[in-house]
Amino acid sequence: NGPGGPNTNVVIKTRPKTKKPSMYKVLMLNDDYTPMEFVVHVLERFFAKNREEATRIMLHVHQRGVGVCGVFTYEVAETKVTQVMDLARQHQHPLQCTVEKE
Ligand code: TYC
Repeated sequence: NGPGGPNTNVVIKTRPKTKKPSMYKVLMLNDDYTPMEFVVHVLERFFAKNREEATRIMLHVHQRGVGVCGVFTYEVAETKVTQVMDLARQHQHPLQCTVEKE
């Protein structure tokens, strides 16, 4: 019944089983041809921005070259990019959108 015998105290550490998912930024890129109004529409439709916030983001991208539309889990972020690129293609605008790990 000495050290290492039945009375040895053992502490088992457990981790919480849930982890936060990695988050991904959806980035909008500037170009010379996509109309400002189309970009504002995209931000309202797919990123649930009001007109004021959508205009602020669009102007930021226009002036700085790139801007964040939102932050999502991977699958949601990829879906947003696909939706934006599909609508832009339908309207023959060269608008580009990408995903970046946060
Ligand atoms: N630069 C475009 C223009 O002058 C507007 C624009 C803004 C385009 C943001 C793309 O992601 C963009 N018409």
